[in-house]
Amino acid sequence: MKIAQDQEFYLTESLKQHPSAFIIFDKDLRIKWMNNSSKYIFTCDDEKDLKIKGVFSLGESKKLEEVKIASSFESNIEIQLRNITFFLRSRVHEVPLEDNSSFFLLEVITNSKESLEAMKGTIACIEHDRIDLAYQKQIDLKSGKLVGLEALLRMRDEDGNIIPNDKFIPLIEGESLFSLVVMASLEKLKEAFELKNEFDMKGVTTYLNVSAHTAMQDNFTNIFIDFVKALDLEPGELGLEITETAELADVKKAGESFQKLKDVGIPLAIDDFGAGYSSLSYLRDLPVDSVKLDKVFAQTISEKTTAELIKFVVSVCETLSLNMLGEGIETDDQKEKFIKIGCPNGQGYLMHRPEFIKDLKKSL
Ligand code: G
Ligand code: MN
Repeated sequence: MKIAQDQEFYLTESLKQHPSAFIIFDKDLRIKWMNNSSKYIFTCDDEKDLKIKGVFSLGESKKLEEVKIASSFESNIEIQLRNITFFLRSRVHEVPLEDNSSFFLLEVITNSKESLEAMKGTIACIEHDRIDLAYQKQIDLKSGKLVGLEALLRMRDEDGNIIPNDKFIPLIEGESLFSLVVMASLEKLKEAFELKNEFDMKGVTTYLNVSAHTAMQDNFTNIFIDFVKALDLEPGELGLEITETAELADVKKAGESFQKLKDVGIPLAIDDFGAGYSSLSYLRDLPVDSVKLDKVFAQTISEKTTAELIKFVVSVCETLSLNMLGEGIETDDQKEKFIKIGCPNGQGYLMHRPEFIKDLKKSL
């Protein structure tokens, strides 16, 4: 008995200041101990703030008798932190004790200190309702008519300052936790569909930004499909802008998921087209409805090469009956050039700066 206690003591002493988050729990899922890093990311001083609601093994754990050393398995842990519940990707170590009992050591899997910070920041934003949306108008360049709204995620830190999206999002996109951000965004997005009660929003599509990796996962696809059904939206009222920061591993799967979204009337726009991994092949492999040309094209539209490239995309979009929009239009000259080349729609600070719903209403 004494030996087991000593074992636990040495383990907890050595993990106390470890940079990774570690939690010890027993077979009844009662949390017995957390290290400082766990307390830090969940912002709690007390184990009572956190509950483990379920452990869903993603791999096989070997029987203890056979192993005699700590065995581990990857797991999705359902965590309840005060009032929010979410899944965490973790590794669970089953640690055998000398007295033939054992306990479980949960290790929150993070790649870096930055992703730990991103996780902490995101959890705090969700818990304290610091997720908001700003909207930017998309217009028909020739007539100036409103054709779309892009909902832009705006998360705030505890002092109310906007957290740049590239600071957290790329780091937590692969985490189950991210579904809570999408859920919170959709909850907010309901305000955009209430505009119908006050304004003529016919033909206006409201777009939310998602990464292709997010949109192609079944649980996410279903979140969007359920949303459209719950709000009884007409086809084309909600759209998704698909951004990509990494190469799509499974284009076929993505295509199938996207088709399901299209089937319920959610149009898909390829965001930041022509930059990063947003390549021409997307137009071939994915059932997209429109192309949003990356803002770098607007910035360099005076250069002959850029103008020719835009001309080329215009022609491709016309042939394939795709919508097209130029992003990041900041000057009259850029706008005129887009019109001259034949790009139908545009978005940018020249026409409209992103606004929160309250201000948007004044400018509609
Ligand atoms: O990747 P995506 O196209 O979704 O990025 C949109 C971002 O670009 C938003 O954060 C928005 O504030 C910003 N943005 C919108 N219009 C302009 C513009 O005219 N110029 C610049 N530099 N940024 C813009
Ligand atoms: Mn976008």
